[in-house]
Amino acid sequence: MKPKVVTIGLGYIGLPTSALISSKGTYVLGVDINQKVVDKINMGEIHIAEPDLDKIVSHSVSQGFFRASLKPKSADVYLIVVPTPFKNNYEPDISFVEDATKSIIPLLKENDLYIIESTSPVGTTEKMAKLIFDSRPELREKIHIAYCPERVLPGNIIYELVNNDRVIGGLDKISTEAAIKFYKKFVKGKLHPTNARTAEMCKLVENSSRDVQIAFANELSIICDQAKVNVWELISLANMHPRVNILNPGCGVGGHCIAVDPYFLISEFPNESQIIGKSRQINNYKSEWCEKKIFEEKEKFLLNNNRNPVIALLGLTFKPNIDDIRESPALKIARQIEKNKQRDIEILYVDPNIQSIEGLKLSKLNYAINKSDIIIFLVAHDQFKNLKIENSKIIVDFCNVNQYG
Ligand code: SAJ
Repeated sequence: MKPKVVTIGLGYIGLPTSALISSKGTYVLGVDINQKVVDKINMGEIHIAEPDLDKIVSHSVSQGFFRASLKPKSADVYLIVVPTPFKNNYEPDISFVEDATKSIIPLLKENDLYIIESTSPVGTTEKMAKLIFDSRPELREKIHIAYCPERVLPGNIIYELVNNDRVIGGLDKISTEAAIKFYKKFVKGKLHPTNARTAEMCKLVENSSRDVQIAFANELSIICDQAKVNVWELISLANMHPRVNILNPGCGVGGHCIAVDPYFLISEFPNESQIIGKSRQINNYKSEWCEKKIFEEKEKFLLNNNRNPVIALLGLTFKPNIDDIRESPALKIARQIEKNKQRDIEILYVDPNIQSIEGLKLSKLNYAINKSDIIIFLVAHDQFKNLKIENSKIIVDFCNVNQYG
């Protein structure tokens, strides 16, 4: 059977998207460069942790509506859902989008729809259109090209893929309309038409906006520490104002989106992205600041007790109640502390959501709580709430595990 849709990239977004479309009875061919991923999916299994996804994939594969392959085939719709990491100098790397596009150029025919979903710098869709038309000039104005970012939250992807509103920006009006018609088949949320550049920027701005707001909260937490004001109490009181909504400070900002996407704007508009650039710096600095605070607590303990403390660091993931450590500020802090610790000091690392982690020996929660003199909360996992901790222990809470809110 000839596929109707080809998705390039079977990761956190490409796989659920393929599964969802194929579950509606449309034949989808998913393409990935990783043979193991391809084999697993063709057995009806999945390689990522996401609730309900396994059932949908196994059903679609068994019904013959979803197959995976290393190579694309001719279809009517092509979805580019590959990663866009950044290079060492924080410049976005769109080579995966380019490679994916090149792989389907020979397959394109009149009336096909080509959509990029990967988070991309402004102008990427236009660049890819140029790439396509440079080698297939006869397709100019004969195919539809659009950009449509995803906005889903890992852990709730299937629900959000269906129910979130989406922004859809074509290179021309007919492309936008063609893309809207396509998404209507499986999205219940509203589909908002715009142009490709605005859609590209919208995704970057959504995550940058969150980064800026978190930076404000993180800056407040540092000011409050100096001012001897409890930042959590302060924020909960300020948020009682009907038009104020301050987010939560933490030990930094991690994950694969919010700590990354702002750089796509900063690198392209370095002089203009003042507040966005500063916010990235503040959020990165917050992790260093936490590390410094932990060191100060250790020194204080040594002075008062004439011995080094045992320190427990609680939480290593990039946010609470997940097992994802990508760009995790808590893990960055833990690794720095492990690297710089003196030989005669014992640090216990705890994360109940993680089995093992390279380069760090993990301890059980209860053991660490009993054994340590100083307990540092880096991530507010539910398992850390309402712990019974002896009064004699020193607690440093960077993430408001228990106090306010
Ligand atoms: N964080 C704080 N304080 C807060 C909220 C978050 O310090 O008040 C930290 C978290 O601990 C974490 C980081 O920010 O380290 C990011 O967490 P998050 O839950 O805000 O975001 P992600 O990365 O899990 O998912 C985001 C979502 N974007 C927004 O909420 C604007 C999701 O909708 C996007 O689809 C996703 O990024 C993405 O793919 O871009």
